[in-house]
Amino acid sequence: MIVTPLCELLGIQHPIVQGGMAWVSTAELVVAVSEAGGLGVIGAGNAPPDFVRDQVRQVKNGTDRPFAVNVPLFSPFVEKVLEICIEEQVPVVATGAGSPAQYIPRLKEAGIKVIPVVASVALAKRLERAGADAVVAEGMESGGHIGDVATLPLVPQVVDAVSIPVIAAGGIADGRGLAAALTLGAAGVQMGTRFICATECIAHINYKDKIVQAGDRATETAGHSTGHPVRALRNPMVREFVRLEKEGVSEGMILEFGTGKLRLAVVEGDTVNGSMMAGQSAGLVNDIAPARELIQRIVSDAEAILLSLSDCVR
Ligand code: TUI
Repeated sequence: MIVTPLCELLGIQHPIVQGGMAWVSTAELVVAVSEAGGLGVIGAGNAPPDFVRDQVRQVKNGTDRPFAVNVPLFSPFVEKVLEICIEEQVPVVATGAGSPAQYIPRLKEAGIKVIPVVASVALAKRLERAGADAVVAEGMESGGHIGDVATLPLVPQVVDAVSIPVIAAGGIADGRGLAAALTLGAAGVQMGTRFICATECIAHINYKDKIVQAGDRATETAGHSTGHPVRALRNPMVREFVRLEKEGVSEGMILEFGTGKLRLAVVEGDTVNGSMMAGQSAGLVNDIAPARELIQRIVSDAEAILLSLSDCVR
């Protein structure tokens, strides 16, 4: 067992959080991860409030264990989705792509734990002051919308800056990553890409297969001109996106070009025109396996590494 303050804070067995990915992190995956002792996280994305409520109810029917809803702050439905989290007494709310400071008091009043995803020390400090219970420090190796600092330097700087538990994310997909994160002072890890290739994840098999086949240089970032860079597996869609940006096409057209592309990859399995968001850890993902098996493998590998490292110390 690896037990950290994050396990106590959230009432989970293993310090492993599943990334709340839009379209990907649905009730099926969330129930499997929470039942396996990690924290399953529903990805609200831009989904309408009724869809999110239905997902929450499905998770509650599938498990008595803690789970979370991740709300990206650019969702047009942020307020309504947070209201639903309160009504449904969701145990934990995670946020991404912005500062949730204004929403924290209301969520805390309702007894909900709040875990923002941050990509900088400054925001981590601000959100600790605003009442966050923990933060996910997410490096630019991650998939989807990213910041500009890598995980290895970001995590220890956030650990030094705040007293609440820090969850490391970005580039982590196995026991070595978990052991490394703990060594950096993190209280746990969040993994997205690894869990896309969980058996229970409803993402299209074409998308999963592309992650399994991916090597070290398989991902690329696009969207820097919009201020919202996104990391995804390299494919004709991403190449076209980068080409349009280089041509200096307007931000509006770039955003329009991106709209609906994630759904195309995840739901339709379109690996040519879809945006297969994935982190650099795709190169470490070599199979599709049940969430329970993934979690057990990662924890037991990390345990063995952490125990054996003391052999190096003289
Ligand atoms: O949010 C994410 N990753 C995401 S959200 C997403 S949905 C999407 N769909 C289509 C196109 C683009 C996105 C896909 N991936 N990760 C958490 C995260 N948050 N990464 C970086 C940040 C972040 C960045 C700036 C958090 C806060 C922030 O603060 C700015 C400020 O207000 O200080």
